[in-house]
Amino acid sequence: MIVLKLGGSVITDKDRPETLDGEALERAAAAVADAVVEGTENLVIVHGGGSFGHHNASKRGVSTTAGTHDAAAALEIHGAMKTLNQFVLTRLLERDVHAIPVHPFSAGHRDEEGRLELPTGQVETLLEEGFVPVLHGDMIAHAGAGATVVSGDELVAELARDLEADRIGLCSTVPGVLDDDDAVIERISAYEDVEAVLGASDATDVTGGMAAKVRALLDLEAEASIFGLEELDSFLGGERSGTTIE
Ligand code: IP8
Repeated sequence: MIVLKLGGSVITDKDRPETLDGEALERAAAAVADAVVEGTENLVIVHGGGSFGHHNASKRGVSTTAGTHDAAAALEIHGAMKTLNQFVLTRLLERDVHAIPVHPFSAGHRDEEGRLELPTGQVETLLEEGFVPVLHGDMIAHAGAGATVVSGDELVAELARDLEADRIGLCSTVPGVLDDDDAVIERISAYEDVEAVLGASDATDVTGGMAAKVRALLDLEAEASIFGLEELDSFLGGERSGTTIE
């Protein structure tokens, strides 16, 4: 089974509030459709927030740790993510991918320490029944903090762990993790190896950017790859793409 994250910055214009990158989404949907039609493997898709989630979350001062008890704020962020999710589902359905939404706000929660609990029975059953579950970064109930943001990367990690994914792919706006000369680092096996080159993300990002991604992926059993949209086809075709994290 593959867990594939479509980065929010890939499928949206991250500098313009609630703006889709329609061309990029079409391209991603086409690559997914090719893989699913060829029947490569079971696929779970998670997409990020881009200019739908991050813009609203930052406006409301909400992050993965700073919560809100304001239902209107939580709904605004969740609503924006559902709008983006609907765009993703529509593009996939148009290409005969049997995509079904799973909204994390209605499924999981965080405990007092901020640990994410995400039941995966519905995702597993959807997979067994031939569907492609599509989750997304979202709001999530958080004990003692109201509701906080859950990033797509956290969802990827939980799903990969629970459902024992074989491979994880993070489709990003960059061709991989880049070194100081902007060359793709082929392999990362310890965070210290890349700490110096992982700067902060330049667009509005309330969930930590590349550094947080690499950290989360290093904790997982399954091999993970970070690559650009042009390599999505080859990743789904089983090839090694971009940066491999193990
Ligand atoms: O783009 C964030 O998901 P991410 C979702 O995967 C929200 O970090 C609501 C900001």
